[in-house]
Amino acid sequence: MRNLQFLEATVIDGVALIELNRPEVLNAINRPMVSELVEVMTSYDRDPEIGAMVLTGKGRAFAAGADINEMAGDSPIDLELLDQFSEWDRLLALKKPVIGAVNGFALGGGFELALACDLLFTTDSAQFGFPEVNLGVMPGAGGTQQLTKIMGKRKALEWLLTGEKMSAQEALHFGIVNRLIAPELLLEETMKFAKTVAKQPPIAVRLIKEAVDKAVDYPLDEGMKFERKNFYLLFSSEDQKEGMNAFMEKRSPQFRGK
Ligand code: CO8
Repeated sequence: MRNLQFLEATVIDGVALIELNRPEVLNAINRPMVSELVEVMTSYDRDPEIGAMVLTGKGRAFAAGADINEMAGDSPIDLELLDQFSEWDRLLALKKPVIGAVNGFALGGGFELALACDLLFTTDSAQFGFPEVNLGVMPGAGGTQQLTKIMGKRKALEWLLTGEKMSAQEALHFGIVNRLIAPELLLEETMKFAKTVAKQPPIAVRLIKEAVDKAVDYPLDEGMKFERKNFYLLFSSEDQKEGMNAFMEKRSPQFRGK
């Protein structure tokens, strides 16, 4: 992997740990950082040694949004030609589970990045929000869509129109985050969870994530059909034979991702 300027990435026991690394500007997300994220995460996504990814931020923020200095002078044509969101969309197409550890501010594009994770663990002091309205703009990387799908139109508008910060307790209440964890244990507990996922049979994990993602957008009967096909597909895997044989032989399964 090439030298990373705005991220740190390491692999621990089958889990890729990716840390946003611009703490001096609260991990404000600039375009090269998005390119690095996409490059690193898509490469881990294809790596058979990796079973799950953890995304977090260094310092006192997960990410305080897109880099305002970078985009302040942009024209609509600049943005159209940059087409930065086609790159961003690749983060939403990752096949392996991504668990976000939100360690402080997750605002604007930072909140969108958190919402792009499959599960979110956080601490009591974390704050979430879409302050874009206070800058005369609005979310552009899925914020209005993702938040509305999670909390419904009325509640989502409350946050999007005021730009107010949501506490971690509120985020838990609305189902935005999975767990609140003591700050000193956040990374440890998130990694522990990710390592558990990384030990699961990878093809089953992959097809479960895919089916759950479909549930968000598909009508129930379409989603059920999709689920069934994935269920059938798993019966062509060696891991299905191993998992069921191991159960019947009363031993631990040895999954190989095949
Ligand atoms: N962009 C650039 N620099 C930032 C950003 C940001 N989003 N957020 C913080 N910083 C910088 C500050 O300018 C400051 O730098 P310096 O020390 O050089 O002055 C440093 O980080 C520390 O910040 P503060 O001194 O402000 O720290 P405070 O603890 O006082 O305040 C806040 C923390 C409340 C988080 C405050 O920094 C803040 O309001 N930041 C901006 C939050 C915001 O408006 N975010 C939305 C940005 S717009 C957006 O995200 C659009 C998304 C579109 C999709 C993009 C996909 C990538």
